[in-house]
Amino acid sequence: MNTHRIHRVAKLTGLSKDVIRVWERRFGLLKPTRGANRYRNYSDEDVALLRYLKEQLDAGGSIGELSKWGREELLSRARASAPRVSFVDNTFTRLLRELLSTLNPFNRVIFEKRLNGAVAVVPFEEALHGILLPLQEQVGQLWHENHIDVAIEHYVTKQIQQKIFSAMNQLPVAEFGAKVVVACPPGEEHDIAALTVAYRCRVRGCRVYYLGANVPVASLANLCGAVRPDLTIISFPLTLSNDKASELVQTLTREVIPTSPVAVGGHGALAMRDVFKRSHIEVLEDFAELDHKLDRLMRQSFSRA
Ligand code: B12
Repeated sequence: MNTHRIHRVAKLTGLSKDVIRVWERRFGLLKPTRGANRYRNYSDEDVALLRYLKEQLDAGGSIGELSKWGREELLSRARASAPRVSFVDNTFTRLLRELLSTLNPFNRVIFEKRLNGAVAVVPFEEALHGILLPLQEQVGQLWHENHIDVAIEHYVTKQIQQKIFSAMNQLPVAEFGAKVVVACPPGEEHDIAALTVAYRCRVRGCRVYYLGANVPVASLANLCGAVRPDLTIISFPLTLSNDKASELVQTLTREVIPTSPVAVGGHGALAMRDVFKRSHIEVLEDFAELDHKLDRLMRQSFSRA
């Protein structure tokens, strides 16, 4: 079996060295040995396990949940899924690596040529989940770890948003069907998931009011009063303290719920599930559950018409 130093593991998996170190320390899933020079040596199994974790995270999994399975279970799942690591996955991984390498030193022309070229030749849904969302996550991660300036992060984020908006603009403007408001709560700047939710609503034919990041509850309530949506969806990537979450739930209950049912989703919403459970706010586990909900709303809206 081969062994690899950490910089090579980073290259082989598309994960940063810092992330690999943190996962090793926090979850104990990797078993590197120490060479004579004291450097850590990772096995092929470690690389396979990290690749599997990366694949699962890109598909929407969370490292906290995945790590609970433990090393042996993860390795057997990695083996079982190996034949599914397709040509496309490898191409996406390579493309992501190429895109990230244009950020430091920054080369706008190559970045945009590569990204535009890739998004143009792949069905948009595949490009969204295979390229754009993983790119957002990795670029955000690089900023969080102080590897790139926030200006570069903002530039890439705007490029990603443009792609999603432009795909939405190619869909017909819905005149009938369920009305859905999509927003992030006050103080929430992570808006790519909300935009993805809005895209999924548009694809299903809903009339979408996409409000984006950091929306004050009073403004959300005003809009809902005027529009009377069939559903208001709020994306919570951040986890609030219990007190803040309870306060927000009370305000939503008082100001928004009288004019619109509310559903929430995102890692923060799942972490604050207990607070939401005590209210009339529905927690949507994932995009699959969101899609079911939207299909139901669309059916109801057409049977009413
Ligand atoms: C990109 C990013 C940023 C970008 C955001 C750019 C933008 N315009 O969106 C920038 C650099 C600006 C940023 C800033 C900050 N960030 Co940040 N960021 C990230 C990062 C790397 C990726 C998030 C992302 O966009 N992922 C891609 C999208 C598609 O996924 P997602 O948002 O996680 O949503 C998924 C699910 O939650 C779910 N989902 C979300 N909404 C909904 C809604 C419904 C209905 C459904 C069904 C599902 C769903 O679906 C998505 C796909 O699985 C994460 C770490 C990580 N690897 O996840 C940290 C992370 C989210 N950030 C974090 C923090 C703390 C911050 C800051 C507060 C840091 C600081 N000290 O200033 C700031 C300020 C943010 C603020 N006030 O909102 C923490 C949040 C911790 C927590 N649990 O509360 C994270 C987890 C990093 C960490 N490990 O600590 N960040």
